[in-house]
Amino acid sequence: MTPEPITETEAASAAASGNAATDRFRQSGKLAHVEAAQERVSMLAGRLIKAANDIVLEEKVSYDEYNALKAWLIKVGEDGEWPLFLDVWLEHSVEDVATSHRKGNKGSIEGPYYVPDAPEQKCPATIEMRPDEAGTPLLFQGQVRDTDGAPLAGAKIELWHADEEGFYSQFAPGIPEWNLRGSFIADEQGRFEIHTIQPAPYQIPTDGACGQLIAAAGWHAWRPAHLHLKVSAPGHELLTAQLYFPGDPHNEDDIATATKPELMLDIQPAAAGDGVQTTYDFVLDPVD
Ligand code: MBD
Ligand code: FE
Repeated sequence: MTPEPITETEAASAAASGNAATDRFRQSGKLAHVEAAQERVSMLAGRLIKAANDIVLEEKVSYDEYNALKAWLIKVGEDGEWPLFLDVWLEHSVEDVATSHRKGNKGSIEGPYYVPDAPEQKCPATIEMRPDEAGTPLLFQGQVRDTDGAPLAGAKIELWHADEEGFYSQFAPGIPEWNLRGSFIADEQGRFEIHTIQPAPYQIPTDGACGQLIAAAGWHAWRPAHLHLKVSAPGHELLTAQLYFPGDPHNEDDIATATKPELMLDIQPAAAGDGVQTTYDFVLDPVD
């Protein structure tokens, strides 16, 4: 079943984007090959439950606090915000574990707003955008190589990012389906050249359960502006990454803890035309 499209008449809301992300996850196939060995389930669930009990005992958690937690967890589900909650506060550690062996790029979290099978184009290319798309034009170029430095001909770069208002197509209303999403095929030298616009800093929805927690705790809801990528080539490990823009006020305190120094772009004035350009090379590890 494909997810219900978010209609134009709906306002952008935490529940609309949360439920779209939940539907996306359900149909992503990510659970198809999960094997839950009993000892592993028992150990992991047991440790999580023990950690929560230790906090209750050490911090002398009251019934009021316990009931607030219960109400909040119920609301996370109602708002469809389990993908958002987990991707913001836990995925970065899972990503660290999954990629620590790599000699090439280690990457960053996928987040809740990836959509597979975006329309494919050969490079040089321009990502799908509205005729009046707001934002600074950005030329994003580079080369995909293997860990020996050999170019990976025909590597695929999937790119998705928020618009100038911080909204993602298919997760906010009134945006064309594949807006600021695309799959780009590199040339024989593994080189790619993609024209897009610079995304805005992103504030996670403030009107849902995650926003309620952030407000109650006095935290902020910001992620620095970022490009999302998946870079792939046959025989190589899929790289999921994000790239960031120097000078963003939230590069050092990303709510999703997903920035890394090596993921910072070097932004230069465009050599041709308006806007800016940046070159970033990817190195993919072989599948062993
Ligand atoms: C995003 O755009 C994002 O990348 C993450 C990780 C969480 C929420 C929104
Ligand atoms: Fe994002």
